[in-house]
Amino acid sequence: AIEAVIFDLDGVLADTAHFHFLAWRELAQTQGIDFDETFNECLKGVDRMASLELILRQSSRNYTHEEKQVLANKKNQHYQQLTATMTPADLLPGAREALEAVRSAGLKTGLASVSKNAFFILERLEIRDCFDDVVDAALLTHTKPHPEIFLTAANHLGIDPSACIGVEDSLAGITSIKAAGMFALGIGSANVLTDADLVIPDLRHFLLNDYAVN
Ligand code: G16
Ligand code: MG
Repeated sequence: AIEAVIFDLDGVLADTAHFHFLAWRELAQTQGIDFDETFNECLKGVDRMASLELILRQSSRNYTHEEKQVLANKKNQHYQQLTATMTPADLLPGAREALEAVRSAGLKTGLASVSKNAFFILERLEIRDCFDDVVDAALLTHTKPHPEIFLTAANHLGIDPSACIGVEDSLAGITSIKAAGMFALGIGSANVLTDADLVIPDLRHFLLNDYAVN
């Protein structure tokens, strides 16, 4: 039986995925690199430096380590500006209800975001207390699609991965959940999240009993 649900943050609980997109697109444009929503799908769930590498790979010039650091900091400053004024009203529809449903069913809740801004966003949204465990992205060695983050969350919760549901809006995230041996609930489009066990458009459609049976 299912004993825990581990949520991604960006694009699942809040629309911060859009802010990441805006900040990366502006940065790419300053470097003369094309950037659209399709390419952005590959960046979702991928950490800051790895995302930057994927973007700069499209440029014909080489960047030094220092230049990359400057660009990553610029993107992050822009992202922090965009998210600074978030409030609980910026929770995506169904997010709070889904978190409450998991807790009411006596299951544990975890957060698995590779974002180093995750704790700040949780404070803005006032949902830190909704989680039994929040993985600290700063302590991870690997970004999604590696399973480390979901395995770490399950380990902190003391639950076997096979008894966990992972909830994700990104391709990299779904791969991470499956590699961790969990049930993968995709948020978005089944055409994009092809490896998910089940895809729902958003958390208003979250029905724990449909996944937690047996
Ligand atoms: C999120 C986003 C990614 C972003 C990453 C790192 O991952 O989906 O687009 O690059 O965080 O964020 P930051 O620059 O704030 O450290 P996740 O795991 O929350 O989907
Ligand atoms: Mg996400």
